[in-house]
Amino acid sequence: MPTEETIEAKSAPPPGAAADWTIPQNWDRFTAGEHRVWDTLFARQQEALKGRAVTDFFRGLDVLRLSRPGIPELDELNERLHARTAWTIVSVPGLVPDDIFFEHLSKRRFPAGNFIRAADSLDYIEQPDVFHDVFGHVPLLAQPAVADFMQAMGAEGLAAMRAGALHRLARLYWYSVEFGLALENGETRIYGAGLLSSFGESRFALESDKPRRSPFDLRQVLRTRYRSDAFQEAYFVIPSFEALLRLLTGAELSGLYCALAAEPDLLPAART
Ligand code: HBI
Ligand code: FE
Repeated sequence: MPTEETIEAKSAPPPGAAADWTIPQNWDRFTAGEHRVWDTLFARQQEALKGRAVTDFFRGLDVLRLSRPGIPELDELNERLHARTAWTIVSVPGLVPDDIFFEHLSKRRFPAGNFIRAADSLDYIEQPDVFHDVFGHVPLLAQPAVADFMQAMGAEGLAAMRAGALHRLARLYWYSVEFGLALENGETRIYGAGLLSSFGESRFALESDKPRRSPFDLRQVLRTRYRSDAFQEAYFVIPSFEALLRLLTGAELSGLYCALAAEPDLLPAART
């Protein structure tokens, strides 16, 4: 069972990319067919997420005017986003090395893949594309607590690398930013970008009786392995974004990494 694969990205930026791996978006280069792929995915997810995604996600789509047709032009999107929470979206060719990724986050820059999946494989991507990154991650970056949480994740990512504990921080990222669930008025909703941008898993995460859904417990999350090749077997539910932010800023992660070193990993499917 492949789990927790380390992300492979070449360590030197490709030709044409800056030292921080950013590239110009070159929005004019997207073809009509590529814009159509965005529109198809957008319409499908908009429908799939009704009553399933947190309200702040729809609010983000709205204030950032993301529902206009076509792949968004980042300069324009950035004007709106920066005015709200001082975040900026930058274009990158694809996966970037961990240190580069966390460095961007720590400076309130979110790297977005500058390509879109093919029209004949709407449900399959090997690397995060502009739909996953912009539709999945960007709307909630307009939410102040999420904006601060993501920046803190950048700083904690760099710290975890120095502490040799990147696998733990990656689990926290995975079970919150990518596959997180949140309570809203007593109902469980989606907020993780991996779920927001997935047609099949957005439904599965909330409605299937297969996966486990537990209240978000930091120690447990840091110990729980994950798989990146299938729908999740475990989801963790936060009470609110403010609570998630407080959990991270109040935690002394380096101390936790040491304390947890003696404890065995948990499998996502295991009942505790
Ligand atoms: N690069 N473009 C990109 N997008 C990511 O989400 C990403 C990355 N590099 C590393 C990385 N994620 C991981 O280290 C985190 O998911 C923990
Ligand atoms: Fe992502």
